[in-house]
Amino acid sequence: MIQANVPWVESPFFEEELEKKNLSAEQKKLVQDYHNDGYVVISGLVPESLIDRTREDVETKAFNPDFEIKTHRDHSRIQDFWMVSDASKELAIFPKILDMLELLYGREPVPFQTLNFRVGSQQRAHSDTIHFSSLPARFMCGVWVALEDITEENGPVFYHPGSHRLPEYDFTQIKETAHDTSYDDYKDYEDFIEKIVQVNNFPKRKFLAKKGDVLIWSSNIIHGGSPVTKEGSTRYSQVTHYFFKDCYYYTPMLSNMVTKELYLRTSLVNIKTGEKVEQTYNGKKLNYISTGNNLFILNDRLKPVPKSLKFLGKVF
Ligand SMILES: O=C(O)CCC(=O)C(=O)O
Ligand SMILES: [Fe+2]
Repeated sequence: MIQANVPWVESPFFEEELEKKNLSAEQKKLVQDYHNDGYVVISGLVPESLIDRTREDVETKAFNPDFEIKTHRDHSRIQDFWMVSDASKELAIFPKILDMLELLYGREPVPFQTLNFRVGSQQRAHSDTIHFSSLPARFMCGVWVALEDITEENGPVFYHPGSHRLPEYDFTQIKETAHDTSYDDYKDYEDFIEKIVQVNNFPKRKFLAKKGDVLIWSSNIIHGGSPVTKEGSTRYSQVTHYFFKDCYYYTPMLSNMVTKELYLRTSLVNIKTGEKVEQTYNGKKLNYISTGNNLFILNDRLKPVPKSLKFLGKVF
């Protein structure tokens, strides 16, 4: 039987794959929804006590200037709070969430980053693939947990069902100067994605969640944060980003996607184990060479890498 080298839930042969699995009616509905829409919402998965403990930690520590924290934070969000908060870490590795992700992707999830929000991000539409991509593709997802009720007014996450089926856009499809882009060009990416949403006429949904509700979204679904319309309102939440085992992990935004010089995320830490994440291509370690700037060219066909090429870097 022909199989595709993508997560089974995003496979073009999804129906066939589904038939091979022995799933309950409830699991079947969940994976079908995820396949069709690119996201699912689940209530009652996480105990209220864990939600409340996480929220309390975020309120009393993450945004308390007296609480010293090494990880990056600004007025609206803090990155990798799991490193200093047991509750945040427990939520990121909550077994029922990990089980759900394993069901959807058929591989062990690797939680690698948390973001905790105090207020709405008001972030423009984007796909997470531009920041977090994998080889093979699409082995990444986001899990967003409401730590309080989310309303129309406090900047709910929005998303466009079906947009996960689009190509994974990077600058090669967007700009003639794709060989020479950086984060300074991010606005051009956002303008492009907004127009893509318009011309495809995707529906728009908002995650108007009850405290404790969980939203799982696939790497390529277009999403963002709605405007905050009630001044001063909070939007306590935690999002954890997951890769899946046995991939290479890279950031297209920092890569040269024309010459395929990939910016590999070589220092990822698995939140569950605290260990550095091993990178392989479906379990196989590939040769790659460094061009000196933390950029890597996957280069498995040349074995061993000729010395001269190591210095040429960009030539092939
Ligand atoms: O929470 C939000 O408003 C958006 C977060 C987001 O885009 C992400 O975590 O990938
Ligand atoms: Fe995102």
